[in-house]
Amino acid sequence: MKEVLSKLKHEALEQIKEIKTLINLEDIRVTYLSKKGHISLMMGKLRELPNEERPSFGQMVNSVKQEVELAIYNKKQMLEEKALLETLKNEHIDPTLDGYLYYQGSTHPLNQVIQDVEDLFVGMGYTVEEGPELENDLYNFEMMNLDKDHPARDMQDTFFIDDTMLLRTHTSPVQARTMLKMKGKPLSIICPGKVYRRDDDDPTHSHQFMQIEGLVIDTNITFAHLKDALLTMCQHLFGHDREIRLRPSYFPFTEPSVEVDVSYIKKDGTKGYIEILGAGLVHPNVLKMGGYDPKVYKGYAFGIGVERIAILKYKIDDIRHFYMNDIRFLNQFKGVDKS
Ligand code: FA5
Repeated sequence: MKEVLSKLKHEALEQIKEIKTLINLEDIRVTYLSKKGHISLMMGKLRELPNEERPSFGQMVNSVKQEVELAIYNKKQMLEEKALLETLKNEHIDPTLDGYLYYQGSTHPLNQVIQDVEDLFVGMGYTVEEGPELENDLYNFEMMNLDKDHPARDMQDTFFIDDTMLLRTHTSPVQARTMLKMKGKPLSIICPGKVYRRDDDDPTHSHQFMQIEGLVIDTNITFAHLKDALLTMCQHLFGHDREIRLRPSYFPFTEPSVEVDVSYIKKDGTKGYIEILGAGLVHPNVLKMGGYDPKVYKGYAFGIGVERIAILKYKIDDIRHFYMNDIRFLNQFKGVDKS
């Protein structure tokens, strides 16, 4: 029996020595060491031996097994290394070849403007609030002091979905929603988002555009606070040499109300002004409906058109460029992306 075992060992080691591929090596492992392999089956022969010979034969089978396993392991290492060296030899790397050009996108210019304005106001202690684009008449108009038959509803041509739901015409409904949420506590918020109006599309108007609303409510608010916030924002956006001009205007939700123009230098070198936003002190009725006592609290609010900022800032000649997804247009804003 011992001779048979030693013959098997010799045979296995010889075959391992001769083997040239990993697959053939695996075949040898199966032939000799698997459950029904020749060497493993030798253990079953123990029963045929007299008792006193069993331990030494058992040990011998185990040591043959280990020897063959080790030989297979070493051969495997050798064959794998050889295969690796062969692959490296055959794979020529040409470091002079051009690399792949991975196209990297960038933040849309309108989102860049929003992020810039958010950064500014968050730095001044405001929080950012959002609201739904499909809005209830209650928040879009009624709580903004425009009841059902208010003639000023005509100022914002509206996409109605049914009698109560509409695509919001401005970001002002977020004012109403936040006031109710804050339950009479002071607040400073800005609210960016998309708005919709049945305006005819032209170089400066779109039926869908973006606004950023600002609202501050506290006990000691005056018109001077509003003017300071607007000047800070305009100079941050357009440069410290810019001035703002406030013109009396009308919004049902603010009293007094103003349109705000920002200065720019015309082609002929003279100074001109362009309207970019509406603003005012929050109307007492709006405060009351939002849960604030107008005798105690005052507020200021403003609503700015994001496209108008971007048009001025980047000298864009047509608002529709922002919506066309033309990569040649969008690529021009890569460098200016601060995000
Ligand atoms: C309003 O929407 C008011 N809710 C703003 C406001 C908020 C006033 C809080 C007072 C207090 P207005 O309709 O003027 O106001 O729009 C505000 C800005 O949105 C405009 O100054 C302009 O920059 C932009 N805008 C208005 N209509 C369009 C349009 N069709 N396309 C592009 N931008 C527009």
